Amino acid sequence: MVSTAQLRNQQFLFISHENILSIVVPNNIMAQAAKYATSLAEASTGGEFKRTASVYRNFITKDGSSGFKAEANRYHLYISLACPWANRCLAMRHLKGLQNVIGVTVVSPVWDVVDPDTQAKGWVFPKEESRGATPDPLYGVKNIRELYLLGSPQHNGKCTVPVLWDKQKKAIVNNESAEIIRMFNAEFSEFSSKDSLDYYPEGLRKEIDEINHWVYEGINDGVYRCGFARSQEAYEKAFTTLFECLDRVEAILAQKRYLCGDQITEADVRLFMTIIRFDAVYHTYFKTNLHHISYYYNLSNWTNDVYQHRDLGKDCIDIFHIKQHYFRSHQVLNPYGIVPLGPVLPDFNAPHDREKKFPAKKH
Ligand SMILES: N[C@@H](CCC(=O)N[C@@H](CS)C(=O)NCC(=O)O)C(=O)O
Repeated sequence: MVSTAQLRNQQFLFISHENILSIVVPNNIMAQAAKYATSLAEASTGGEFKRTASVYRNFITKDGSSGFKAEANRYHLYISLACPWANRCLAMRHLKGLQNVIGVTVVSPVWDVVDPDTQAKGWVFPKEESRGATPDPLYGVKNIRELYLLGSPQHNGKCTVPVLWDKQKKAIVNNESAEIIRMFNAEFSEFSSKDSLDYYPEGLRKEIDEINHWVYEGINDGVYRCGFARSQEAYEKAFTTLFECLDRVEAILAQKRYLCGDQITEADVRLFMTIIRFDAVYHTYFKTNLHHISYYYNLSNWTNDVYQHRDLGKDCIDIFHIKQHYFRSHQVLNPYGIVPLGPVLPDFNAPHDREKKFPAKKH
């Protein structure tokens, strides 16, 4: 990989410092971000983005021993189509055929004021249906913060999506996507129309966990570590790790059709949600601009392969929500909220070579 020192030198060939305009971020925006809990304000003293852990971690189980029994129409999933973490949950709901079992509501892509005291912004519901986003069908709350407070009046942390909600207890079950997808995969067998498909199979668990670990650190969260960094050093560290991890993915996909072999697993679902946003948003907005995804031959073919799985692509990915959200929601990063028109994205429906390269084994 090109070193950061080489890249830094290259910049100086093109930039005349006199021509750089400094954008003054109004103090009140930074103050809001600090006062109101949001991932935008989560930084270490070295300027590194440090995501805090999700706090609602109950588990739905088949037998109900956890206090949350898997039942049809008891649970509701709140998501944003922009959010890669929430998008995982939507994908797993489709992959397991749980559309008639777990309801879903989509928030507006662009954050708006959710806390009148601080004027801080977060996820809101639209007043009327708009491009798949709808008002809250259960309680008519105006935003996700109100939903958190409805379930836990003492809640004073971040109000993130996804939220898996229990209509019976009127409370949040879980707000951690990594766990929600596991529950969808394994605990709703009785109601799943595609239960034989297992995205976390016993024999691959060790490998999936291992891949998830470095893909999360370097890529899923890695893009945020680039974009939300508050120091050059923190950004460069995250940037270097990100592209090392993409090289590592590329090498795996040269050997296997999917990350763990010839079947899609949750490791692919988790990686895919970051890769599909990469060129549209992260490359520009989070400054992850060493390469576009098309630079990676196997990774870009894999992206088309996964995208052409209806449950993951057509029924799941919405580039409009994705672009509108990122470029218009974080005033600190993009004060004027201009959404870039480009780039021209690859045609994710274009033919790929994955089947030819890895023909299905004959039994
Ligand atoms: N670890 C969580 C992360 C969820 C998360 O950070 N969601 C973002 C959207 S992409 C969010 O809702 N952020 C709101 C905020 O930070 O105020 C998960 O995987 O579910």
